[in-house]
Amino acid sequence: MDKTMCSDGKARETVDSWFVAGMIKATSDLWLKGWNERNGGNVTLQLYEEDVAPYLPRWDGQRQLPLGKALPALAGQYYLVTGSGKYFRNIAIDPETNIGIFRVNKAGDAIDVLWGLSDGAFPTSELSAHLESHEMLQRRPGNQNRVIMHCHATNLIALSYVLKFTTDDLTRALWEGSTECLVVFPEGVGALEWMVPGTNEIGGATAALIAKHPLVLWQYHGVFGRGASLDEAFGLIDTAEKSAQIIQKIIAMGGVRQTITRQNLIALANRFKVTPLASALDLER
Ligand code: 2HA
Ligand code: ZN
Repeated sequence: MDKTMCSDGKARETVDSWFVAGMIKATSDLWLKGWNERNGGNVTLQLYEEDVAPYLPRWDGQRQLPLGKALPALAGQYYLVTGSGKYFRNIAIDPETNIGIFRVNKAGDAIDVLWGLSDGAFPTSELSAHLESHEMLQRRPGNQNRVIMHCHATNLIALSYVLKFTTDDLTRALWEGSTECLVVFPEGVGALEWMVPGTNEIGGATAALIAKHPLVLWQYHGVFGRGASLDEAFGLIDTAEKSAQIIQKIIAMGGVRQTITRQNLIALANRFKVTPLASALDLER
């Protein structure tokens, strides 16, 4: 086992770190929500120098894997990632096999696996979408985002078959689906029309949208959320998914007879000092 001596003299293992514990909590919750059947979904959490410092002496970095697209801006950065083909329901019982930590190399064209993914596993097949999203978000001054989370949230996926599939229509519908939504995601939900997953193309398209919207809905597939913490990304998806569930019930009950009005949305924005996506607010309903 990889034990690390801390300044207080106590041995500490990577599996006991706040970030592995946090990943276990988040992925177990996602599993229990029913949003991560089989090997569905993937999560990355950027680790900062102060997070990795106590553990670095015990990590070996014997395995290097090429990146599909070089991202020099990420050189030297550390990430905790879920494994390709791994089941979220198994992460809690065996984190070292199902998740891993890597550092992007100096050229930004490969990663060094430092811990975990212990049976020769690879990071998630959606690594491109994750790393390109981190890279885009880090271009923004004062960026706090360090988490990208993807899952197969049932009701959001279902909506992508029924609602007009544009960023403005989805955003407005989800804002109307419950009162907290405009406050939780004023920048809306980006709509990404169906593409083949696991490619650099969908990675680039996702990154471009997630820079503008905290949530991105992959049509007929699932959702991506971002956040400063695992809790924040999870809470964001949970809130949108709840609204999607309510919309589904409304449709099943015969459709909307009354709803949150544009004036109500503006009042909410004023009260909570957020700036809603203007094109969604101005949509003719
Ligand atoms: O990791 O969810 O999009 C499995 C997936 C691919
Ligand atoms: Zn998926």
